[in-house]
Amino acid sequence: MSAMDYAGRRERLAKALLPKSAAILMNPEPAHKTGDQDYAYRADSNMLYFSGMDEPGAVAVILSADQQKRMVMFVLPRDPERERWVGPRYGCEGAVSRFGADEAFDIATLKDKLKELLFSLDNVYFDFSQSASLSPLLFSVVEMLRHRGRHASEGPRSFVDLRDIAGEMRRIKDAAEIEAMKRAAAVSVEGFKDVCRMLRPGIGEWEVEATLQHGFRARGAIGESFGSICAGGAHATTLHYEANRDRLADGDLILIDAGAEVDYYAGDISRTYPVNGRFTEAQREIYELVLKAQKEGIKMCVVGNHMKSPHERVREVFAEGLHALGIIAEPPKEILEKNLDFAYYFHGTSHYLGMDTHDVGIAYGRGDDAPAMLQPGVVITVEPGLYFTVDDVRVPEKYRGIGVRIEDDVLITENGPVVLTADLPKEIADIEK
Ligand SMILES: [Mn+2]
Repeated sequence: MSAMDYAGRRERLAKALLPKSAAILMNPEPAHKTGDQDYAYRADSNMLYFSGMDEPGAVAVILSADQQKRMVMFVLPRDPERERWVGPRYGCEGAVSRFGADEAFDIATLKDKLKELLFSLDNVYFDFSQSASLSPLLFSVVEMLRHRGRHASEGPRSFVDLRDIAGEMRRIKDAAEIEAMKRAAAVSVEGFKDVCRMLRPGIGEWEVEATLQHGFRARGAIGESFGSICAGGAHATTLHYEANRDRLADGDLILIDAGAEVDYYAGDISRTYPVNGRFTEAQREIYELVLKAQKEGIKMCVVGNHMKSPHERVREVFAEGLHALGIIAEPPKEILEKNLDFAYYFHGTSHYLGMDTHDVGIAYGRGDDAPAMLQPGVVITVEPGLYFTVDDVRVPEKYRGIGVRIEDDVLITENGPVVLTADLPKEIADIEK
């Protein structure tokens, strides 16, 4: 991302805010782990999107288009003594020179300076998911302004959730973001290819996880975009199995759902492989059905369709296949009408992908009935799956304990879907050894 990318996004945000407004962005404090150790730090996605500022605790105030200044930042001041221990800080100078703030101040002055900045404004935008940390500060500032002087009339009147504006911007990726997402997809693909080379009966799910972590990190990723799911055998029927502590058995499948985070953008891939390199007949039948549904779902990722179009197509393919395999007796039409497929396919097909793995932006209006339209620059996953638990007596025995999911990352363009993760094989002929 260049300084121009960030400045351009701030201008667009400034124009989207109501007049006489400020948007408050904040990086969280590091999360405490044990003793004097913190969890690996991840800055706030909106802060990263609008400024690139990655220092813990930093605050940015972005002002609406009618205001003189565009961005004021609050950061930790330089402190040579502290910096010898914890590394360099950007300081106020860095906030201006590196991140493009018009002005920057010591974070210790935040409350006083906010009074000056908000004094003549009407609206304050912030991400309501940060309300635990921001609400007490902002309400106390607004309260002080309203009680200052005799007329008690100063300061903002309303708080607005920033997520709608920021989410709508981030939903549509710009050119620099698409490049970052291609890098995240490419590194994710390479990590999976590493796994294909080491996969064999007897290894631990944790070894698969470690191979992914190494593959991602060694290729420059920040790390995993989420905790890798390495689910051998029937663990694949648990949607978010992350324990990864069993050994892989000969004859089992392994369902892997993982992705690399590169330059703060997420990859998100699922593949299901036979541990010994060959599918059994029953596994092959389920895999072929999921693969067919996934390919059909990807075809629906075109401008003019909406967030639910891939899901609707996937369900049609599943309804036909589940009936044909004798898993559901009712005919396909009845399966769909009565949602009988929900027994084996109980999650959605697509989510937005971006700085967050389940990225921001409204996918559905209020209720499920107003899915957002697919537009150029939107990136979604297409990830159908079928899951048959070991104890499900409704299902022919040969299918019990099988879980299959196949997921790729798809960029919507004027010229149709672009599968960012297309370099990772998923055809049976290409994944069998
Ligand atoms: Mn996903």
